[in-house]
Amino acid sequence: DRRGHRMTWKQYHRLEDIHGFMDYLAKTYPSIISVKTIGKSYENRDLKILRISDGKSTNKAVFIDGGIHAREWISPATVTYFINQFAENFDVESDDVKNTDWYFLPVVNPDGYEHTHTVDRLWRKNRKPSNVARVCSGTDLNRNFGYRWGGKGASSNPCSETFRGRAAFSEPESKALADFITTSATNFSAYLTYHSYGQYLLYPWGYDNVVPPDYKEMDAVGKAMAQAIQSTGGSTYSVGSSSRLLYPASGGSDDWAKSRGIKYSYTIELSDTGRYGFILPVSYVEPVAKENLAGLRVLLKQIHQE
Ligand code: ING
Ligand code: ZN
Repeated sequence: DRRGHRMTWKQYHRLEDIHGFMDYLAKTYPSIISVKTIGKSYENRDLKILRISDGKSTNKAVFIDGGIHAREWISPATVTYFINQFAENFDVESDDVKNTDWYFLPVVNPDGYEHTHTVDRLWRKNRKPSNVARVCSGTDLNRNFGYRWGGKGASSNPCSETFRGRAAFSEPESKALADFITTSATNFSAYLTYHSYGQYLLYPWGYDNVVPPDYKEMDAVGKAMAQAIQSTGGSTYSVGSSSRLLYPASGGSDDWAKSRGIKYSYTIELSDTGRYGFILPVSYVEPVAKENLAGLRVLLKQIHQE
């Protein structure tokens, strides 16, 4: 349309609309926004990252992804809401926002995401066949990352919803994400990965019921984020390590990011707490995204104080 893209936060969008929105922003704001394809999915879809930065060498860097799990549609919707807010209002945004190099990968699992729009609304994994016989398809990308891969809460059975894959980073989507973070010269201060549902702010470790030496800082910042979310939109988020609050699960992206030295690494389980679950009505998108933007700003403030 006349805005040059079809993205809204009043419906859930297909991958084409999300990518079209990202390309539009890069074209419209070339001095601060660029889009890069960091790899291809199994079915050859682009893995597209959008960067927002005014290029100052003193900026801190933050990486945010969504859509690791196909059916968690509120996740790409929320991440694209953040992108829109910062891109369309960059000049009048806070110093914290302007002093950040932002990297957004809104749909880590594009094949799965499209599959949930066309075939099976409740698909979770990617779409790579697991073996020659192709009895069962898909790896759980959030069990495929290479820190403590193959431990608790990650199945070796290709037919399981939490199949870990045949090896760490056996999947093009998790490998591309990790390679991007590893090979970019950027030192990320935070890694945020948005999932649904349950309303949790989770920090490592996920692989077992133990916590990193600096977990108290992650816990304090998480609690401040939860407070901001609640006072903005009213939703209650629980804060804790994923293994303790949910269940042990190895091969998660947040564990891997933490193991790479990214201090503030969180998995955020967005709304709701189970009434609608994955099939969250679109009327929730704006309120959920808005309150989580308030949470993100709290984390950002912390990063810029350090
Ligand atoms: N939950 C996450 C999952 O992958 C999680 C929970 C978080 C596990 C962090 C491991 C690490 O199972 C959803 N809803 O995907
Ligand atoms: Zn998930």
